[in-house]
Amino acid sequence: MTFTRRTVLQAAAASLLAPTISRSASGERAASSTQNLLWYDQPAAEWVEALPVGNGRIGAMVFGGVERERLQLNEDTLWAGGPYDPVNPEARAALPEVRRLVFAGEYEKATDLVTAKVMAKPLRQMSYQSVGDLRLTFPELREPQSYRRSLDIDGALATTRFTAGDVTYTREIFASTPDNVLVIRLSADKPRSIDVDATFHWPTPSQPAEPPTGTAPARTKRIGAIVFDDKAPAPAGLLLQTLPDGDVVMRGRNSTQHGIAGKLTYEARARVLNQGGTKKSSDKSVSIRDADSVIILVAMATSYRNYESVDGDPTALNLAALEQAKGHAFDKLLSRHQTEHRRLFRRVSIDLGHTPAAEKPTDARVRESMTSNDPALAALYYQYGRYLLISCSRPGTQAANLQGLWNDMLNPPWGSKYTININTEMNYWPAEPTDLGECVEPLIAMVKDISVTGTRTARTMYGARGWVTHHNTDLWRATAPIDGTKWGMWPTGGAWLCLHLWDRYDYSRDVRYLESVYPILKSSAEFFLDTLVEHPNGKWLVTNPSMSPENYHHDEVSIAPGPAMDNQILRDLFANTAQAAKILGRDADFITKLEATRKRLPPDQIGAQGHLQEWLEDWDANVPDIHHRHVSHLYGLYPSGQISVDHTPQLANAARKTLEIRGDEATGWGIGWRLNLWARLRDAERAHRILKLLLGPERTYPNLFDAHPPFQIDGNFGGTSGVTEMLLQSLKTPKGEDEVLLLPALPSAWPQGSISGLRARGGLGVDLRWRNGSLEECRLMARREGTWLLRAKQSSLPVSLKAGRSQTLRLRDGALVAV
Ligand code: FUC
Repeated sequence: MTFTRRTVLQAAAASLLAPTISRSASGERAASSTQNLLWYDQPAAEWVEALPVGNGRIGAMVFGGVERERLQLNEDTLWAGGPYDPVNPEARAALPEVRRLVFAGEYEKATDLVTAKVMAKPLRQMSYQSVGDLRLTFPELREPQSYRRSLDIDGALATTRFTAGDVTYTREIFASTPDNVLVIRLSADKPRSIDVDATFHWPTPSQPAEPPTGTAPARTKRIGAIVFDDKAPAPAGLLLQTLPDGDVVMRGRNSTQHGIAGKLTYEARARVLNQGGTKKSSDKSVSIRDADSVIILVAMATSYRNYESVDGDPTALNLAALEQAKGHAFDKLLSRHQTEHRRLFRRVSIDLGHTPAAEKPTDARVRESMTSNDPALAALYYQYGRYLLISCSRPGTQAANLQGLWNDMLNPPWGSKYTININTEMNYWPAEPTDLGECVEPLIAMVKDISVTGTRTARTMYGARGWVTHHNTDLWRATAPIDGTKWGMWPTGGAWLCLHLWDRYDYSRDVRYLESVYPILKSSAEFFLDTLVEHPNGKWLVTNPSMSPENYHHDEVSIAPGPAMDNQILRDLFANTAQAAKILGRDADFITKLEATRKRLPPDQIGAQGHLQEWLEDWDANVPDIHHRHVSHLYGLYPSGQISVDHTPQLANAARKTLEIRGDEATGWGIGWRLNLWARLRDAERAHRILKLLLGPERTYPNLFDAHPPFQIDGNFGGTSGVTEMLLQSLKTPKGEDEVLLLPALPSAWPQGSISGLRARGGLGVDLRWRNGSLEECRLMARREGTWLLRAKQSSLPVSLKAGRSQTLRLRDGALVAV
């Protein structure tokens, strides 16, 4: 296929004249503008140009090829290995000596002892794996006259359209939640125009060795849309065949990794349904000739039931899904799918302004974004983050991993696991404020599992009550410290995850939900009540051994007592758990214990450069990497609200100083975090500058996936969260009142705009409209009765609302007033 300049221009013109047609929930045809559209005038040549669809559990990357189409497939329980427990029983006896060495400042010796006696066995966790590809070959298609592919994130539909000869071909692909299958429709504007061969292909192992934690491995150049790479032999035991009933199936077994045997079986199954023409099956593929249209339903499943049990029947699951889906016409499948997607997606809409830059294809917008004025790209990126979360994390599915749901490798970077010293948490930052609370359910389910496996780890490794997990986990809910002492010896991952359990309550104030997670909060707190140790200064109780995630305080040494982040996380854990106990009317003695212990956690300290100290000692000025990507000790500023411009101004200044020293440049998620932090510091222009960095071509791929590099989805979610923080912040005053900041970091680049459907703590819905850089109108809608302190610029106004009531606010002469 060749793409001439003329073709490109024609396609661009065609795209403006004929926007993607999508079908609305009501079944009406509606034209979606480019507002919620990613579009391109050539197929994807690289995986990071392909477009993601997903129903939370299964997904595909759509390349949009013309004579060959590649759909790279994922199922969220296809991970390497099988049920295992990597806890190291030698740890318990070694820990007292480790603690002594740490307090004596013998960090290298402490590191060596942890390496010898404490780390997990095996030292690595399992990888998330690709299912492979669905491959479509269109024998007669050549030389398209115009071409365009797009992803409509409002309709959750990927479309490829082009003309070849005198026929216009359209291919539509979506991943249905209600019907549990991928749906592909191949259609043409002339009858009997469709010839296609459909088959599966296994994934190519593309990454030889797991990368060391903390570094960014280069992504190898891999196959694009046009050439199928068949060099890698089929993995042992893989079966690819066409069954007598006409289904094409690929069945296999997951990989053995790090000595843990692959215990899962999986199946991908395609049912090819033609309208008109003929259908013929060969060994491994189905061929359709002269059809008017073709629908392909793809079901995928593994034998995973839960982290302890792998005896599910993927064939039975797939057959059930296909039988259900087959009963509906395409339009019905699409409308059921879009109704469900839009139920979540349309809760929030955003308008940051529109310039001619927005008319270009998405890859050009990203390429030019550092110099263009394209506020609509920020809005698109914002909604794309919400699209991705809806598409990779839904009730009943696995939580969003490092790549959400989308991964084309058997051994992806960092195993595409759950890194819980920032990345997994960042994935869920946008959920509550952008009204996607349901999408947090898989995270909560995962934490419930880890609280069980982590109880074993707490008991065996630490001789402690409660549960613990360290800096990573996987499908099998492994909780012991991994990768190496310098990254893994951090016991506070579970405590951080508890913040998400709490926030789910705090945004909804659903007491029944709180009751269901209270035992997990309590048990996490118990672990720290049992393991915090007296600091030699006789004042503090600290974690030991621990570390400030992934930062060395001296060459190659990270192990340390009581890093600032741990103290901040534990202040939240103890406060939230105590408050939960009070709300539920339970455990009075436990509350007293939590409050007393909390008082003995080391306070945040300001170091010699006026910065916020990362450790108990002021090592910050001499660390090996002063521009380190992690900013762990700023957890207190964001996501927590312990540090704030209004209530702890000195600490906020120190946090600012730390950010200045660290610099803006970082990995994708590192920039995403900095964006949220500068928004909390209410530096609108700095936040906007950082957002530009995030949207620039070094940190955003053509398909708008975040580039660590390589692809890591956390930056996308950090970006959506950061834009929310620029427009709305939901905090607490020291007295515990719900405080809502309107437009706290509105940059001059967005002089007018609006956002609707945001949420603040306490079940408050917030719509905002601004003009000339100033609030024009704020509309509040209370889902629950409550009182909120609304703040805009220098003005504040307490507002009390009963459930279901709304209130409009305006700024008059600089003062917020209810109208
Ligand atoms: C942490 C980070 C790395 C990467 C990895 C998945 O280890 O330090 O940058 O994001 O997680």
